[in-house]
Amino acid sequence: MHPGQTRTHIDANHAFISPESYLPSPLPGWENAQVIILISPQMGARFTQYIALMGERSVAGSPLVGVERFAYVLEGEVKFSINEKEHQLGVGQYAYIPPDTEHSFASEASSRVMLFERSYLPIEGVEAPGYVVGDERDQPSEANEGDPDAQLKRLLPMNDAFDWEINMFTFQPGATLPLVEVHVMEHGLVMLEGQGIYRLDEHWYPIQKGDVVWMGPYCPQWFAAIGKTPSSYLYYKDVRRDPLAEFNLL
Ligand code: UGY
Ligand code: MN
Repeated sequence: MHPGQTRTHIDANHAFISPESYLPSPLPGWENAQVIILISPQMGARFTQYIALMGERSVAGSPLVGVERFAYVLEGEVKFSINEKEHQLGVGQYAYIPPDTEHSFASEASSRVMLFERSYLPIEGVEAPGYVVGDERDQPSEANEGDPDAQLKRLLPMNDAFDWEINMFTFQPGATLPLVEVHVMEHGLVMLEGQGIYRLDEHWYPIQKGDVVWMGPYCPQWFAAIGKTPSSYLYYKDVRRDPLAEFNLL
């Protein structure tokens, strides 16, 4: 692609962000690592989604106070430590860390990790969740709306302690979302495999592995998988909270 062109497009209530416009930057607390902030409150989102580029003797910084974190390994291996336990996480493995919970990520060689973070929204009488370590391959898969060619995996437990879902969708070529969804929940998405067409508002974007999408509240959205191999994406969704909860904190 000509260096004066990009497929990236930032709109009022959605963003399509493709790798040719990624620009790494430092972040406090991260050692021998850089991050690419893809989705942020600066564009109107209520969460952040970013890639950490880790290298030799690389160490992650901590989230801000009250912020929960989900980390998914895209490339390489990282050592995750929490509660005096160590877990070696490779591609497709992940960790959820509740707010204000001491932990560390360290890398000895080149690795890339996708992170999602947001201010945790507690519910009175419901205890905050514990940490989770998992592997995408171990999670049960279900046919989305009865379509066996659109398989959905939920990577986190489904209960009210969690104020978000991180899910993985895998579509066979030709499979689609069954409708143009319009909903209050936001999404942050990274395409992990394959390609397709993503409708966002009145735009239709050719999408492929490595592309990232932000869908704001009520952003009309639809996906169709194309090509000769399955397409899959990992995505964030805020759930199980009263829409007024974020505006009712005083
Ligand atoms: O969970 C969802 O809302 C999902 N069906 N949306 C999407 O893939 N854009
Ligand atoms: Mn949706």
